[in-house]
Amino acid sequence: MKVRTQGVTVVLALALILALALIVRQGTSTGQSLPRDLQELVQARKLTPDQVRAALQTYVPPGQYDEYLMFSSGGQSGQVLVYGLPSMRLLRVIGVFAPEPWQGYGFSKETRQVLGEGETPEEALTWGDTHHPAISETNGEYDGQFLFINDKANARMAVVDLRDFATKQIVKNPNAASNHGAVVSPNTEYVLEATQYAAPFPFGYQPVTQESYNARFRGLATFWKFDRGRGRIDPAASFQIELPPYWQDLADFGKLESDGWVLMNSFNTERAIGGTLQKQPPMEIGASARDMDYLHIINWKKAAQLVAQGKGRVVNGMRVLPLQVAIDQGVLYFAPQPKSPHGNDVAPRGDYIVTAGKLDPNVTVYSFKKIQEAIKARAFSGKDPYGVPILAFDRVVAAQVKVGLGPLHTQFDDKGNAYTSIFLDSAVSKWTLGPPYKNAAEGWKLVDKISVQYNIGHLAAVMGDTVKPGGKYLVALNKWSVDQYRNIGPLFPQNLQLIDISGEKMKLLSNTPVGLAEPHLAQIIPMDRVKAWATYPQPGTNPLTMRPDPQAIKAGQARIVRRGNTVEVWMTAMRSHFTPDRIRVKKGDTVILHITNIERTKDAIHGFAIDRYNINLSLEPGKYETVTFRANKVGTFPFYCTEFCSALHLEMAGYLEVTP
Ligand SMILES: [Cu+2]
Repeated sequence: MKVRTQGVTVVLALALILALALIVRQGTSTGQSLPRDLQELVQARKLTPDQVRAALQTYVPPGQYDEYLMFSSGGQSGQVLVYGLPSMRLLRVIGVFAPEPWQGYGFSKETRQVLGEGETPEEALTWGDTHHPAISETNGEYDGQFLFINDKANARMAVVDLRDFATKQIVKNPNAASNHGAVVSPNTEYVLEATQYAAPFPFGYQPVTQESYNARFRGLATFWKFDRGRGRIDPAASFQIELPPYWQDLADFGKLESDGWVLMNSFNTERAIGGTLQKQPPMEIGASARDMDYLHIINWKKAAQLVAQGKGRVVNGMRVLPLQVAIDQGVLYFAPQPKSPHGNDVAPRGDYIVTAGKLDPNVTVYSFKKIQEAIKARAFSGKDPYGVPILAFDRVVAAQVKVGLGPLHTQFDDKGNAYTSIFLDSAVSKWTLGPPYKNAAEGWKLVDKISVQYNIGHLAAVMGDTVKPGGKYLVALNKWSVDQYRNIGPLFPQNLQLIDISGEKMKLLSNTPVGLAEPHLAQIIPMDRVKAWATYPQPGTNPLTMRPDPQAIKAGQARIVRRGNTVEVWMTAMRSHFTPDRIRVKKGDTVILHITNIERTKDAIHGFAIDRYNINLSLEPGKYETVTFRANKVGTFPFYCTEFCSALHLEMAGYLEVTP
């Protein structure tokens, strides 16, 4: 208790110091001096004025809320991490591609269905590599309704409903073998997934020889159609565009003046296939041989029309627009793009596209207007080996800005500035956009640079890739933490760093270790844009349909019914008992539990776990879920509530009897 009081005192002290310092600086000193104990505290902790300021800026007192939510990919954990900003407190881990026991994700019938019920145990995927979260958008702004996240390892895309922060759907790309990124169109008509590594198309076995790679391997741009009313991706209404076997990875949808187009980067246009034992150059050397790769410029609205007119062919149930049709119909153009780019980011007005080559000291800025003019004038510098026209570089580039070694990804603020992560320099560079964001004399200039610890990959600013960036904060997602934390074994936490971007100079505010995975990318949205439920609004809501389930029950309706070898149980949970609390079945029976949490009070959450049966649910107020299992183990098994729900929480239990 004493320790906690001291902790609060430290922070209160810091707050007072700043408040008083402010009074003194504004010349309105009331004559008070800093309380002695606060001065001593600052000295004892050896805090600099900047550190005191940073602490005060990021401290959220008990009972108060953060201003922003950050959705971060959870890397190899397969999950999504939700943080509050500026405190950087972890508020939630959303189970997506891996079971998540606290939420009961992957245990109930409903969530097993999402994770992949029907797969045999050998097929079942128990992890994912989440990379790029994308919040749904309306008119190019985050609307806070849905979140999409890709699984790079297994070419899957997931849909999370932000009413209950739960995963509702996972779709598997039938033709891709890896992916990178999820991005949404300005009104979330489509979620775009680009393949990461080219693979045989149609997928199957093809030898890895240069001849076979060039002829039989392909990249794909997959446009998953999102049905907002149903809150689901509709695979039957989705389509793909066949692309050359380069390694496409990141894309951004055009917006406002570039609406209807997609800009996608690629690398390994060398088509390197490795072969270190055969004395061929290793993959990374082969894939970095050329000075230029290709920015893919895709007219997605036209592609959608062509597919609707039947110009696609169906491959593994997915409509695919063939590469030749995309070329002939003016759906696909290239522009040279320097040196193994990763990011491709469309400026807020949709007028510029910023790309960053990982081996280039510059960001290259393309003008969308110039791209359109060059297409119209057929200003091509050649064609790639597959016949895709390449726009002349000097006809489409608006500017190049020297920002540092290894630029990767760019975000924007509300004042016409851009922020680029610089991997090799371990830094964030701030630079100015040209007209109409800044006047000609001020535009395209590096104006600030801040070191980060260390090896930054992506970065995220408040609404930083929308038509209305919010400024204020930026988070650097750093791969290495090196000396920032005391090592606790050889697997080091990665490091999120919060940076204040409200002033001319960027200021480092805080470090947040991530001891879970490589968080790849994040998006930041004002907290009040997300209208999350505190309880399921209708009693007995099925989280899959988000409607009351016909099998949900009210108090007094609990019962056990046997039909042949199936025993069905309708159960209620409320503080502090399950009804029924005794269930007797025979070995070999199929048991179906329909459990309704009949509580209406927020926070009155119950869990439901059965010894030895690998069953573990989370039952939030108003939620209904189903569990189905074969009673193949004889014994008398306790079941209990896993949430500390009341003083008599331990008594919230019962017995499952499985008779021989
Ligand atoms: Cu990435």
